[in-house]
Amino acid sequence: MTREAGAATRVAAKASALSGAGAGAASAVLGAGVGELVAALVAPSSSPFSVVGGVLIDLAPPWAKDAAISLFGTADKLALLVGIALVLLVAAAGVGILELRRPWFGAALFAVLGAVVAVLAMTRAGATGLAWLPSLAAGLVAATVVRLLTQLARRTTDASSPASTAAGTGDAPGDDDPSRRRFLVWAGAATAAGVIAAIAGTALQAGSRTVTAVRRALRLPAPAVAAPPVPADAQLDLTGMTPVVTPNASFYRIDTALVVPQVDPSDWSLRIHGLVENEVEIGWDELLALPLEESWTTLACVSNPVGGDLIGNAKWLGYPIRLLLERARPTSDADMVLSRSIDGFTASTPLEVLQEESRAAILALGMNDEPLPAEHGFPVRMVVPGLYGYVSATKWVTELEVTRFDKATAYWTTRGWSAKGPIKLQSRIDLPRRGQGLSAGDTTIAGVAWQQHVGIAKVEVQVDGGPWREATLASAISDDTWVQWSIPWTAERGSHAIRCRATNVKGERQTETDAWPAPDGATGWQQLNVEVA
Ligand SMILES: Nc1nc2c(c(=O)[nH]1)N[C@H]1C(S)=C(S)[C@@H](COP(=O)(O)O)O[C@H]1N2
Ligand SMILES: [Mo]
Repeated sequence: MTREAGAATRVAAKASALSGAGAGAASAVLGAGVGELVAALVAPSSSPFSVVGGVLIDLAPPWAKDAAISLFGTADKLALLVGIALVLLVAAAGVGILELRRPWFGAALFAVLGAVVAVLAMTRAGATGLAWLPSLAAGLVAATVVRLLTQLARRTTDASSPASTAAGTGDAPGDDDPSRRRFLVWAGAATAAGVIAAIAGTALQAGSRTVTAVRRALRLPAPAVAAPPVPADAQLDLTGMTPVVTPNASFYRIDTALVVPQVDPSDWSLRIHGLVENEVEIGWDELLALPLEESWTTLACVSNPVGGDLIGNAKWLGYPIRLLLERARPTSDADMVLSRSIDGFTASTPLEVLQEESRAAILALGMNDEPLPAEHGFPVRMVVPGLYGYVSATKWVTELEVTRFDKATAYWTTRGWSAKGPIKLQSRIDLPRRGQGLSAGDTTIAGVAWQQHVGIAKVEVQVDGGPWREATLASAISDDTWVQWSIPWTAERGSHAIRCRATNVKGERQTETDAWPAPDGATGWQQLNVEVA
């Protein structure tokens, strides 16, 4: 072989690897797009992406949830989907190269991948009869297209192979090569069709969400017991201060549901079973007809780091779980209620907490005078003051199994989190805002403090390691909510470190010891570093 021919072989090999990779990626995009579209038509919660994402979420080790939340916040789900898409593209490029070199091998891999995801789809909670179809369709489409595209690519590389180059005109393989152009056009068309199918599938899913329309048309009944109004001075009148009642639209959202479950209230029911003398089932209309009670409760996530914002306060409308449990009559050996949502998530709540007369542990259907938003559990969720959400606040709840802590284990407990999760005493600095430009002079340091169902007695603030000064507490809505606090500060130029700590009504002070969120909630004193100009 001449030196020129050797170089041409290398160029051709590189070109063929590239076109194989392109063929693989284009096939995967078309397959995935078709998968999303088919899912939208026959099984909305079983799109290949949501199945793979859901499996990954369930398999993730305990620390991964924290890492994902601290990296991406509540955009953790989007980050996961983008991650899956990137991995898929890289893998698909490899599959394309394989198919180019070993015909049928790449196609078979795509088909097998589709079949595996199809089987996973059938094992997911809430899977419907056709759950397997979207992923299988995606795999078969990708398999077919990668075969066709690599056949085109092979013609391209044959046409520009060293043999034909040496024997022919001597032209280098270029963009004006018609077989090459044909390959590019078809690969591009497959990619574009995949993107269009994915967009159509997403749009269709949004459009077919009749549940959205049902929710919008709903009028909640008036409460039999109304919540007390928010005291006028519960909200500090300071620019940029956190609202004491969190609007639904900015309420933090944490759950394992990649696709928000769409539950039609007319299909909804809740079953109370297990260690009970009398199994109870209650439907939507029945629930609405009960005397509903309003309550103010601040929800908090166990994954909230010190100073974090996975906490929000709302007015909830619902029915005491205690009264439903009374109907079911738990047996004396029971000590836990395992609540289960339509998507299989479970939470373990101590039975005695749900039975306390003085605690507004409710099946909630209203949030800040609206039906629950879909992302916050429409039509019905649990709300229990004083417990972290992962052991109490089950959204889209459909089942309460009365059981025992030594018999049953909830979703996060099997992943290393504590079986019980009382909310820990915490305080947070909200003003000055992190990174807000601050100039020297008189200003106010302000924040929130909480230990739901216990209550806050005192908040203290320290600047630059100086004496602890007591802040002024705003009015609390109740012991089940957070309370705002503030303290004047004359800021001097330079860098400063501000810390805060709370004391509860029992006289216990927030611990200084730093702890991670896992396994049962973060502790420590927040320190905010500010730059004063
Ligand atoms: N069905 C379901 N309910 C769930 C969860 C979940 O993953 N699935 N997450 C829980 C957790 S960890 C928290 S902190 C709260 C958050 O409720 P929010 O999203 O309405 O703020 O919901 C709880 N309820
Ligand atoms: Mo949480």
